[in-house]
Formats: sequence, C-alpha cells, structure tokens
Amino acid sequence: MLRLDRGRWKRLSAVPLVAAIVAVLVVPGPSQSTASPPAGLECLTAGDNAFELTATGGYAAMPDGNTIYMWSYAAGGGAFQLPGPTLCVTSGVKVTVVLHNSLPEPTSITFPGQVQVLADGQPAQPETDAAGTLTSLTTTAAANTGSVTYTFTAGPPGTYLYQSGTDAQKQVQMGLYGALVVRPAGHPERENDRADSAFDRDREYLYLLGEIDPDLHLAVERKRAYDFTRYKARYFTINGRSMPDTIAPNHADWLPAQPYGALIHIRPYDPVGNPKPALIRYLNAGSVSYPFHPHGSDEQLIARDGRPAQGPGGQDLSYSNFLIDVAPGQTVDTLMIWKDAEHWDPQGNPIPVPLPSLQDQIVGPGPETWFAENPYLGGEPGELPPGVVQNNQCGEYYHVAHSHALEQATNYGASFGGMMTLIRIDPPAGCPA
Ligand SMILES: [Cu+2]
Repeated sequence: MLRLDRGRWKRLSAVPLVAAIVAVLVVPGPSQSTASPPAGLECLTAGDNAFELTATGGYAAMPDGNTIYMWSYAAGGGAFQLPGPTLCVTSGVKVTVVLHNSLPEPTSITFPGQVQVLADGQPAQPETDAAGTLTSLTTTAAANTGSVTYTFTAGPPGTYLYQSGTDAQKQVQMGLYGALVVRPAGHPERENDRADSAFDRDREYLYLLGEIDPDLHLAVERKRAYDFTRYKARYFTINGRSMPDTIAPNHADWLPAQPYGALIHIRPYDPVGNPKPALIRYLNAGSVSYPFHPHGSDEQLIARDGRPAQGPGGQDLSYSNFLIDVAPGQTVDTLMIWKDAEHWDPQGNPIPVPLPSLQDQIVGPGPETWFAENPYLGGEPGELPPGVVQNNQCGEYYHVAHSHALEQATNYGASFGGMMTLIRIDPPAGCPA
C-alpha cells in the first residue's frame, strides 16, 4: 500500500471542497474480519466488565513528520496508545476500571454521565491541596506507582468520554482521554433503547476528536513550566490521528501508537441488500467546538451525551443535519445512509459526468493524480484524458468529511489535513476483497 504524497495532498486545495468527490489511491479493501477490522470501531471488552488502564507517556506521529510527546491510557499490559482503548459495556452492568499510574504526577479518570462512581469502594471525591485549592475532580492514583479502582453501574446506552479529572486543563490536552460505549441490554444492534436506532454492526464508527498544542507537550516532556495564556492548538485529530493518517487502516504499522483509523467505508443504500444505516459516534475531548461537516450525505442526529433525541412521550426528535457540531465534553451519535440518488447503472443509466478541465487537475508522473467529479460509481479506466491517471480501485466514490472551522483542517497551519477524513462508498455490488 502506498502512502499519500503530502505535497500533492496540499495541492488538493485546488479542488473545490463543496463539490469534492475525490478519488484517492490509499484506502484499505473491505474485509469481514471482526477481531481487528481495518476500519471502524474497535471495542475493548471484558467478560466481567473489569478493565485495567495504565496512564503512561509515549509519542504520537503527525503527518508533517513531527512527533509529539503525549500521555494516554494504555490497555492493561499494553503499550502507550492514543487515544485510550474504547471500553464497551452493556447498560446496567457493574463496571470496574483499575487505573495504574506511571506518570510523574497524580492522575485519575472521570466518567462523565455515569453516577455513583466509587473509588476503592468509597464514593469518588474531589481532592484539594493544602491551601484548599481544587486539584482533582475525583480520587487520584499517586504519582509513579499509584493505583485506584473505580466501580460504577453502566448508565443509559450511548457514547461517553472518559478522561482525566486531575489538572484536567493540562492532562486531558496531554491525551488522557478515551471513549466508553454503553450498549442497550438485549439489543447490541441499537445505539439506544429505541428500535429506530438500529444500525449495521459492521458499519459502526467512532470519531474521538482532539487537539494538540505542541508547545505544551514539549514543556511537559522537558519538565518546564507552561503558560496557558499562550495556549494555541496546532494539530487537530480524529482518534489521535490527523489527515491523511485518518484514512489509513486500523493498526497501520507506521502508526504504532495510534491504532484507530477514521475512514468510513459503506455501500449505497438498498432496501433489500443494504437497508441499515452506519452509526457514527462523535466525542469532543478538546477545548473548542468542532463543527464537523460530512460532504455528500446528511446525517441523522439521534443522541447527545448518552441521551436519545426524543420528547417526554418518546416522540422521535432526531433530525437530519449537514453539520455535526460537537462542543467540548459532548458526544453526538448519528445514523448515516448514502443513497444513489441518480440510480446509476453501468448499462441502462451510466450518468455521464463531465471531466474537469486539465488545469483543474493535478497531473503528475506517477499514480498520485487527484481529480473531482468522475468517475461515477463503477467508472472504468480509459475514460480520462491523456496524462491523467485513474486512482479508483473498483469504481468507488469518496466524500470529504472534516471540521468546518478550517484552521482545524490543517497540520500546523498547512492545508489540508488535521480533523479531516473520507467517506468511501463502494459500488452496489461491493469491491473485491
Ligand atoms: Cu466541507
């Protein structure tokens, strides 16, 4: 598999985003593997719902070649990873999370949306220093070798953050965050207890959105003070990665500490063959809103913060939107279906699409060409002007999905990158594995 030429990627800015249906070279093929899917949500589960997490340090790779010292929660016995593992449990079960601390300062985990959390068997409590100043929102594990055991009963089904409650402005920014997915009892195929929240379990995605101010991370790495009045995020991440790494598969070997991709990979809606929507779970672990904008298909907002969009009598209050605005600390769940509105058919309705003019295309000597608008689903090589290389694997279609705060769609200011990924739609019959 080839990686994107980043210089070429930068020049994609020539393509109008509003109409961007881009064909790319680098995407994983489909797979039925459930143990470690190439794309989509990867759950950490435990038979007794008991998890071990270790707060530890390591390095995350940015697409511009920079490496960032981060803190994060590693799965029990595992190496540093960003973000922490996605913990999946069922509503109503007793959950145990043992936090081991290998960081040089106290740390903790808060579970927003979960109630009556115990720490070592006692109600979890805020902590203060000798002067009475709040130092932690919840019970901590001591620096270097401490541990604490949190227990709670998993609340209503939905999507929740877990993150540090200790010196949170610094520690959450350093990467101490992860996702908690609570599934409805008896209905793992639903997002919540409503029947209309059912989704295709092979098309479940999690977008844990974050940001990085590299100056803060360098200060922590070098054990220097940091002035938060100078805070300025330079990298914007989905699941700890920035575009174009967001479209790389889960567990890409060149991103050893960032195991989760963010490519959406679906097929067009079909009432018989592909009737169920994809589910996308958005979480914001950052300090500002991320107005996330999927091109080409609106999404149906069905839940916020682990609560379904419904009225007091259970009325369906979900709604279709082209902007999924996720505020700091919030989670938003959406269902998404992509419809072949023009009913493409290779023989009966091939839908000719005008090619962009040559000067609107990036023409290179190799297979790195980018172009917009063509081919339509199922297009074939040989339709393009001389010098333009077709990059589709099998006639698939791509839409951009990105933060519409465009400074967040950059890598240290360089467009495009950052909080951006792609939605890949395969032809109706699918693509060869
Ligand atoms: Cu856009």
